[in-house]
Amino acid sequence: MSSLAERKARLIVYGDAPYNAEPPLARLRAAYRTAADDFYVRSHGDLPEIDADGYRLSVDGTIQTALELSLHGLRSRFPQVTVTATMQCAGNRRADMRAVAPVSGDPWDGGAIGTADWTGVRLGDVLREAGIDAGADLHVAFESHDTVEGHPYGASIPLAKALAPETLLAYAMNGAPLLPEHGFPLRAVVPGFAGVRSPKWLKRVTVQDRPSDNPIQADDYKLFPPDVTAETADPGAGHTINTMPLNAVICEPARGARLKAGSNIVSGYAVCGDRAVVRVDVSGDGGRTWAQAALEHDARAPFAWTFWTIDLDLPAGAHELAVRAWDEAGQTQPAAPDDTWNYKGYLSAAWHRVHITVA
Ligand SMILES: Nc1nc2c(c(=O)[nH]1)N[C@H]1C(S)=C(S)[C@@H](COP(=O)(O)O)O[C@H]1N2
Ligand SMILES: [Mo]
Repeated sequence: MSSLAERKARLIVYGDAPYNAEPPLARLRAAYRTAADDFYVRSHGDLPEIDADGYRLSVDGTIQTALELSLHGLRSRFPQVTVTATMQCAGNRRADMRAVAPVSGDPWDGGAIGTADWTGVRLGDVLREAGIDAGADLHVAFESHDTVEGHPYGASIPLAKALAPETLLAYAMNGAPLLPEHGFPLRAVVPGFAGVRSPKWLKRVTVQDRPSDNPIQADDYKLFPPDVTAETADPGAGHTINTMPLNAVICEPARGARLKAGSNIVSGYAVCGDRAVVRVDVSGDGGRTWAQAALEHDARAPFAWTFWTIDLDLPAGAHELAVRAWDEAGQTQPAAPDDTWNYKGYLSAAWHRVHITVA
């Protein structure tokens, strides 16, 4: 395994402690399954170091039997499952919103996202073994080994999503044990939900009658209206971000690229939390006219992104490329980041625009 320092050197790093970094977009677009060392890292505290041999996951709360599971116990008691899913930060593409007005948080470009084969056990299988009442109106709270401003990291998901077949306790990413920065030895993977609901370095799973009261769940990752600011926000108010919206990004060419007149390949990704992407429109003239890109999607992976490609015939001059996706409900993306601006810079999903010059 490469060292953390070697992996950091591959990424665009926003901070070392906590460590936050994303890959350049062209490298992100190079493989449908993102290599673990090209996968963005979002952490709120220091990376914990966990000894796999002594590791235990506790499962407790509103269940019949509390469980203490070693990694070996998890592997031997429950069927192994692999799910191909996209993980995405709610702050992905925040840089576009920051261009409208100041926002808090790191200025992520379109790379706070990645897709992997996640292998582990179904959280639902573990909860059923513990004797869950599957019909109850409950929440599944996670607690992790890292510390954020004096508290352990924690978040929760509704029980129905915890029991959904795609929701995992994962120990491997693309066939290899999780890297330390991606949650070794065990993390939750909640496909379709914002990355914040997929805690890394899991310590404890608790079934309870309300969402987690951890500040990450109770105060952060809330969507606020545009008239709310950092000064006026009631942190407990706002809408809890779970399912991620439709989004699309141009990965190549890069901003500011100089291209030759004629045929040029434009490519990127499109993604929607839990609905299928059915169409991707690309414009070579800032959105006045559009053409349809070819889509490349793994049909066995409903929670994973779609790669798209189009060959555009570009005349000489300065151009604004733009992309917008459509989902199976016939919905598309807002044209400008102004339309959905919020002071936290979450869910930035306007048409992605790239200015280029053709000579
Ligand atoms: N324990 C813990 N889990 C965590 C986080 C964290 O800081 N600590 N960050 C969350 C957020 S906001 C995101 S977007 C994803 C990022 O996962 P990755 O770093 O493996 O890409 O992890 C989530 N799980
Ligand atoms: Mo995130």
